[in-house]
Amino acid sequence: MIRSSWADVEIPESTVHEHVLAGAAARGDHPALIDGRNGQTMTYAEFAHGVDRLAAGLAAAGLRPGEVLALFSPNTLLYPVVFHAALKAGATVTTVNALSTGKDLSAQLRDSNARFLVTISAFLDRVEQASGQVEQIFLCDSFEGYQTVVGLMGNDHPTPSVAIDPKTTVAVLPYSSGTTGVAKGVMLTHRNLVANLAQFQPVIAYTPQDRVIAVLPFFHIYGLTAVMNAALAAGATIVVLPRFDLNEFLGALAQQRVTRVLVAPPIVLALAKHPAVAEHDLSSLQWVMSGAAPLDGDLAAACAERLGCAVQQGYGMTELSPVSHAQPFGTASAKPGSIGGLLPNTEARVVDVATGADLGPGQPGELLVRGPQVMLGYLGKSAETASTIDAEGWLHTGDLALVDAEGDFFIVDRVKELIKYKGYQVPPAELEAVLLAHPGIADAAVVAGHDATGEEIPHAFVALAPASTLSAEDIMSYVAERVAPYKKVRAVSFVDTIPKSASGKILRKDLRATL
Ligand code: 4UV
Repeated sequence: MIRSSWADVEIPESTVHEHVLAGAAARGDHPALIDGRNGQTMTYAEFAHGVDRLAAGLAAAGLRPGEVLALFSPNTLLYPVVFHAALKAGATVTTVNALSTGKDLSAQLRDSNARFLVTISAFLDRVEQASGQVEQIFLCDSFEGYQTVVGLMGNDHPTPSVAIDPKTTVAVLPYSSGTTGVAKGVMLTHRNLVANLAQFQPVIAYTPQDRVIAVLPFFHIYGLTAVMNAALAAGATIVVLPRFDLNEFLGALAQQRVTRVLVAPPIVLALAKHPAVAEHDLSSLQWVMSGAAPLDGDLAAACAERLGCAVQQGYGMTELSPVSHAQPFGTASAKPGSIGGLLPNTEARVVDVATGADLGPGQPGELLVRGPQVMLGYLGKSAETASTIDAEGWLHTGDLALVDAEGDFFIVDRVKELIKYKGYQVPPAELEAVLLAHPGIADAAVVAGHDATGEEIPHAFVALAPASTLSAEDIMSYVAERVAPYKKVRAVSFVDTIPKSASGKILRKDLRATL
């Protein structure tokens, strides 16, 4: 067993909103959030006041403790206000990927049993396909016929004071496919999130002087914890962008004198290689952190050299609230490709995939993690929970890792079926179901392939039905019409049969080996 080299931190017995908002009102006019496109600012006092008023408004509108509010929005200044207000009213927030199709949204609303939905007017076309699943819809902006979040805030009801047990109350319910199958609700308690914030702060070392860019989406646990909640808890200022547009991103970094950048590898690639980077003054940057997918050591070094600041990695998983490993702020990129050591209060094992036996330093095996950030379980899926968290509390990550003699970890491969496209989760099971529904396809399997730039992509293996004349392009456009853009199949290989084990499981390793 490998223990963290950090001293344990104390985990406050508070809720997420109490923890994040503890110092907010007293920070007064210090900016909490700045819109990276137009400079609109929300101060900490406004943030704290907004959370109180909206919590009261949501409670008055009928949101009860224990109920679920779905938040379907890109990053906006109001996102953290809605998130914390719902928690303060005693509810659970299910964060929805902003790229979800109407069908994805509908499935998540149904599975999570959400009663309230908060969204933006630009998403109403997709919301309309799913609106039968919720009782009330509120908009962060406005559109005729819809109630608004700002309208809800205009009330003088008392702020709700709900007794919440941090250990048993689910604060956030993001969706993740985990090691197998389709997306499942990941139950993260108040305690899980507060623990991860307390564990992460010594490593990330945010200060109130920091300006953190929020280009990672808040709906994904990496953006939610490592950017939104960690920065707000530390009194830093978040520069908010609704999506990644290279020029807007570079402009915001320069204009807002951003100090900290947390991203996924494709943005590190742009920072290292794109000519536009040279047109912006990025001298305020102190640190770039990459996570959510593997970062090549040479690419990190090229980016660090160009920007003149450290480029390091963290590792996380939705089921870990999400951070378990990170290279600490203030150290140089000494070990190319490493995800760093364990966060405080975290233990790990590296085990043989076949036998489960513990392996020594330098030997690759499945990474198991134990700590207070390990999820409560998957909503309504006890068998999946039991196959992910064992009886001793070890979370089986499905990632292949090795650890060196100094306790630094390296992710070397993935043994679970999950595919990551630009850091987003693509569950193969979902694409296989879409492919199998086509009458011209007899059997199909989807695995992680790579495109010419080395980016991981969903690669489909297809056995055509007799007399079917489908081309690779036909198949790719058929899938593209039915799934969110980041889940598209981007390469197709034709095979006679899909290799399977005696029990009927797709032999994904064999398919990957042919690529
Ligand atoms: O569940 P998920 O989509 O979660 C994430 C979370 C990433 C985070 C979070 C907080 C951080 O501070 C941070 O640095 C990264 O992505 O997907 C989990 C899977 O993504 C892969 C791995 O397969 C996980 O099981 N993954 C995440 N980070 C890395 C990675 C990494 N640094 N290198 C390789 N694979």
